[in-house]
Amino acid sequence: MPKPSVNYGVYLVTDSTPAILGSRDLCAVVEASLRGGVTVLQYRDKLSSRDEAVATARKLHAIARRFDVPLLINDRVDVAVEVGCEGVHIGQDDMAYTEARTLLGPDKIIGVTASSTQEALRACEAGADYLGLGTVLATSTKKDTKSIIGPAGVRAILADLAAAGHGAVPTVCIGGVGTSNAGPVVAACRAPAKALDGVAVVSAIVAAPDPAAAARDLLAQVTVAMIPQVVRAVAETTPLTHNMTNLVVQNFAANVALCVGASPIMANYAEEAADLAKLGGALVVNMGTVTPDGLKNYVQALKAYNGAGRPVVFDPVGAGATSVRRNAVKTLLDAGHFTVIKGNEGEIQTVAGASILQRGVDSTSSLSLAAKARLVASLARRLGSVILLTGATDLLSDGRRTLRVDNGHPLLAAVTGTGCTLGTTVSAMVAAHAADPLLAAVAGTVVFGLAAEMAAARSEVRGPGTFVPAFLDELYALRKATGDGDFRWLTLAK
Ligand code: 3NM
Ligand code: MG
Repeated sequence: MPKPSVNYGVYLVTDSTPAILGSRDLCAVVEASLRGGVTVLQYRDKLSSRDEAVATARKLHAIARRFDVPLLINDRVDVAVEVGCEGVHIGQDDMAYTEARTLLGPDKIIGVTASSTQEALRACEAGADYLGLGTVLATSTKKDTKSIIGPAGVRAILADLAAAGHGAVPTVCIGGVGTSNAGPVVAACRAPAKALDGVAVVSAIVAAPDPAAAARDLLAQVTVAMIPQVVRAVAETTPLTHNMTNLVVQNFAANVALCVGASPIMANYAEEAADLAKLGGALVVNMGTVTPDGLKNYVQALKAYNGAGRPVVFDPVGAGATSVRRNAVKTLLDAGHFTVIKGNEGEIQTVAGASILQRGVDSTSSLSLAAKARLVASLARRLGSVILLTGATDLLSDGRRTLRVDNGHPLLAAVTGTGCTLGTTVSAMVAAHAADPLLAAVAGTVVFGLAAEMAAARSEVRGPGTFVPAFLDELYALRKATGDGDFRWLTLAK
């Protein structure tokens, strides 16, 4: 089995002591936190006997697997070996990395705690899969922490790692991080050449009255704090966004792509797709003006991008409107895999229907926010895609993590093609940050909505006509933004 790819965004480290866990059941707390969006789990238990630890680890492993989340064991490598979970986390005073690697084999994850550049570099050179950096802020959870290094200390280690060629090793910070500070801590730890991949927390979740809500809150904060990285990645890499799109939005979508820093090509002839897919970009399939010939081209291009392992964004425009479009959705879902599927409520409901069986759906029904959240999460799980359901509140899910975005402005709905250009924006972000399509889709959605809010607030904007150029200007300005303060209008909600 290859090493699982791990999302370190919200990393829960458990604690079974009465001071933190209280009288609650550890498994119930962990399960709730996984529902809330915890992305990686560490079982940390300094007190239980070996047999007890193995039994608890087995239970946690069964729960974590249901959520497709890896389980790592703190320190007790023998427990990890016996349970067969995904790996371990070792501190500087625990078993040496090389010994742990020998016991676990090449396919398990080994994370190492580091509180200095020297420790971090040594761990990376040994081959650590990720680093836990800290103690970042004072905490009463761990009594024997050696040094509080602060966000500045984390930032310095990240800069040194990047300079030493270890920029690709994932990192989290640990110690004193919670719902009151996770976003600002991630932002404050960011060095120009390397950012954190997430936060590790104990008490923020284990001692929380509502562990699921705490996990959701942390997930939203960490996601928001990472948006500038995605935006900058687009600006720095100028990814290709290959649009197979409708007649109405060709020019607008190309301009939006340029404003966010991508390189657009509007190419509907699929014979070109095999060459274009090799250029490291992403494809947008927008069936706004679908034709029989167009559909064949979409299928061929989808297969080319799937074959090249490059992302594809599907915009099933008007999916429920005609039987031709419903059939086109079915044909496309059968033909390949979409990284992101973006649509309004009726379109996403049609995709959901087509992905089970062909049946009529009422595209005018209006779902509650909770029902929309369930729809996007279940469809995301079924298709293995990120689902982006647009509306006054946008909902996004990769099946495990579900987030809402409340940015945007009513003037977006007064101009044709804005929904389509959101698909193009998301494609640019996914091309530049393919490792986490949900984060990329959130980044695209937030930046798009934010630019609309800022444009609408301009004194010269009096309606749809003056809105469009102002919107392009604001998208362009956001891409040039360098400070985290430039993203202070974010309203990504829990
Ligand atoms: N390791 P909380 S600090 C388990 O610095 C652990 O290596 C640390 O707990 C380190 O999130 C810590 O409740 C405890 O502050 C973190
Ligand atoms: Mg330890």
